Amino acid sequence: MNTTTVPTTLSEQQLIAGLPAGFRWGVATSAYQIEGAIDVDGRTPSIWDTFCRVPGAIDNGDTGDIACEHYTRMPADVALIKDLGLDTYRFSVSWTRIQPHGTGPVNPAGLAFYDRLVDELLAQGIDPWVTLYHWDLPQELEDAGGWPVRDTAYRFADYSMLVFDALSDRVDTWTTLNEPWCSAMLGYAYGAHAPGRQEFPAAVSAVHHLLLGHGLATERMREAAPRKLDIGITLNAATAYPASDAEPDLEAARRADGMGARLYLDPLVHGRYPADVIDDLAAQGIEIPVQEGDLASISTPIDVLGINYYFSQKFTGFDENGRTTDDDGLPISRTLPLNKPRTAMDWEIVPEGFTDLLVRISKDYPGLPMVVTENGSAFQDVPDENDYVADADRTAYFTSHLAAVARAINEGADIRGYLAWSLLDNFEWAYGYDKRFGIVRVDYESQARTPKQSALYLKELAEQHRNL
Ligand code: IFM
Repeated sequence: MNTTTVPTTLSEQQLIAGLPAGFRWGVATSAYQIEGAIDVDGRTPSIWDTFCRVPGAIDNGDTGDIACEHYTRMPADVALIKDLGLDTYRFSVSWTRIQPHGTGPVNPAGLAFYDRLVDELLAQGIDPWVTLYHWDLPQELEDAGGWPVRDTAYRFADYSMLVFDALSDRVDTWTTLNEPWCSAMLGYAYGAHAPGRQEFPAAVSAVHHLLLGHGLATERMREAAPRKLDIGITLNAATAYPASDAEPDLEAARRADGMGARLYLDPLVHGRYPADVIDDLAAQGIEIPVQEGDLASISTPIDVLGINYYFSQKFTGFDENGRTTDDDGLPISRTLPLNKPRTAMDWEIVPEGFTDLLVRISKDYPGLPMVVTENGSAFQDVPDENDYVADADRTAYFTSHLAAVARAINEGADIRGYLAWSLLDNFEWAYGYDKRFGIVRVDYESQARTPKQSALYLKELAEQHRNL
């Protein structure tokens, strides 16, 4: 008997082809990772310039001193985005170009670079998306205590307004902070990022002051907005899977989700810190330094939530010996492999974790439009004699993760666009230049740019989608 097989699941390509009309296609970068020109036009050191000078802090002793020379090559880089047919470019502004001392009046020479960049993008028909803070705190503000100090939040709001006043006549979309988890935890708890401190209580204070800075800046930008603008924040988040249904595993996943996602999303959306995280911190003698009015500022409504996604993890609450607490009586939290292929960052490739994350955010924090403001992967690229990289691995990563986004949309998540990380190979923070995330190869000797297979693939997808 002949039977007709009705396909019950869509292929990744079918899912991507079904992305909604008006979906944004773009690419993202950040100032310190690409600009170079660290001491021109009045720029002074940020915490990253300082951290790069700490022996052993960065692989190979790399620094952002030169990076991709984007500061001088900007028009050609914008032309590259145009050639790739992408409609949105998300970039960050270097605070110490705008305010060399972290406070005080604007530095016109530093601002002029971003003014030119915005004009260049608009001239090429590319939508500029400004991120105000991508980790490069003025060193002078760190010397005054950094993000663990409340005053830094007010300094951030002042700086934001200098940029906003200058560019909001032409820029429609604004992100206050990129990945505050990284600024707070990698910078102040684990010491892996600038400023390299390892003080967990200070990191918790940093979380609050970053969020307060976001809130204060958002309130002021909203009030000064010359027209309807989209203002938001970008979080890095992931799905925390429990290793089993055993209570300690469920608890370990809950704690990871609490510290990684809900500690940010709950105050931003619901105007309160999650009770279970407050309890976990209190058990360690740590209090979040909330003052009256802070949570109202922090929960000022946003127009867009940026989500940066790279991988998900599985958590267990047992150590190798089956114990559930350590010598200090604190609960064990460990990651276990999901047994997936990995990128050059040693991050497991978990696109289903992306779908689960997006669907879950849309359910727990409804009514919040999301854009994927970063997603991408580093692999060991092998260029041919023309410097072309046939990066099938990165291309496959984009395919599976775009399909994951489409699945989330099909399950009801409101996701408005996808910005690949990153336009160029660049300075990957503590990993230096070895880890390449670019869709465009950079030869750091010659500074030549060569689009990789993944760039041509995204170009094709954006083009097909536009023509639907
Ligand atoms: O390169 C970083 C970026 O600066 C922030 N999000 C993660 C990327 C890859 O690690």
